[in-house]
Amino acid sequence: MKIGITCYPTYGGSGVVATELGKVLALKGHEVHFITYAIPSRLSHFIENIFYHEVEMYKYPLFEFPLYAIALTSKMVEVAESHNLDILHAHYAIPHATSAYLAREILKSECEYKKEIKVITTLHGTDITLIGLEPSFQPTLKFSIEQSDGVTAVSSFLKEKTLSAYKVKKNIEVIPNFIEIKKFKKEDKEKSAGCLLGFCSGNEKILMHISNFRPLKRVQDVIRIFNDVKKKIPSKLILVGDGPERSDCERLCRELNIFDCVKFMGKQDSLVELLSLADLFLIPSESESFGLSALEAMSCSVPVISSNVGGLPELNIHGETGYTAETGDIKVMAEYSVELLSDMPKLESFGANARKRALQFSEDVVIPLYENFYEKILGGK
Ligand code: GMT
Repeated sequence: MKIGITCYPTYGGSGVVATELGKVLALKGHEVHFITYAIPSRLSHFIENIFYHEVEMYKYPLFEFPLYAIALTSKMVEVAESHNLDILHAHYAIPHATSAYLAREILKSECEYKKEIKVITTLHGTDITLIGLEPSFQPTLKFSIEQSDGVTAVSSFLKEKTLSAYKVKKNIEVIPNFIEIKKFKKEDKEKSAGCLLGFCSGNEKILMHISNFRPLKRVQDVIRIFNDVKKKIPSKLILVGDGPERSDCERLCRELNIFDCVKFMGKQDSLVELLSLADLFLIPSESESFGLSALEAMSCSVPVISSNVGGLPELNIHGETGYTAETGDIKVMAEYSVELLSDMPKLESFGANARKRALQFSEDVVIPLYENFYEKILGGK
């Protein structure tokens, strides 16, 4: 198949999922064309069958706001025509699904373009749960979803939310996030510890959180949970990533007098190395449609303490791979953390369960779901 993929290329789970999907599809022999405004960050090596097309923005003084959706549409039309694409796959609906719909209609109107290109939209999270609900986006988003030839959502929660909040009349297929289980596998701790020499001593437990530090990630809760845990268990906290809440989080650590026990790593590429150091992963988000970072941790055999919102309970099985609790319930999340960290056999068995659960989301399981879905939509079924 010849597939055009559009996503946000810089950071965020939807871009990671889209890029990793494209890479695996290319390795399986499909021709994949990324149509984005920058090279996706996970596309760092040459892979046969992958092509990149940059969406160029035309600047004109009259345009106070960049007209990205239009420029993207035109690039989609150009790439679809010159490479004879079968599918335009839009990851994160705003504005990608709208541009893909427009591109399909433009191609339909051009009589020399004989192929009927199909539009597939994958809903990832805040495109539905937050941004899409804004009155300035909602009608266009609903229309673009309904006009897609096929729609997937990354969890049952997100599917139900789309159907109920937007009254969308459309079948939505649930295809979850996936993980390269051979790569995301716990490394020998001594090897990976090198990067943090001097920060932790052998008897200390390591709690970890990875995110883009947006308010909905509730990183301040992570810090407060750690503050409670630290009073009972010798431990350190490692925070990976960067974003709008980071300065406030650093301020909170100083205020709680725990700044020396918390390492702010900023954005990092070596996630496996870091996750291999962790004893426990915290993700207390107030909204999370799947929780890719939790899956990455679980694949590295790290149990997860999460909130029970969105798709998180579909991934993190309470009492088996970790624990879930109400959003904002710092006390309970800290109690669960202490319970696990003070019971080595339990911690280890939860870690093994987490890895086992992650195997159910391996690329080998999930990528064929996308391929089958493409076939079904192309077949018009
Ligand atoms: O919705 C977002 O916040 C954006 C999106 C992204 O690009 O980071 O994240 C979502 O998509 C991921 C991949 O499908 C999911 O694993 C995340 O749970 C989801 N984020 C939220 O729902 C907050």
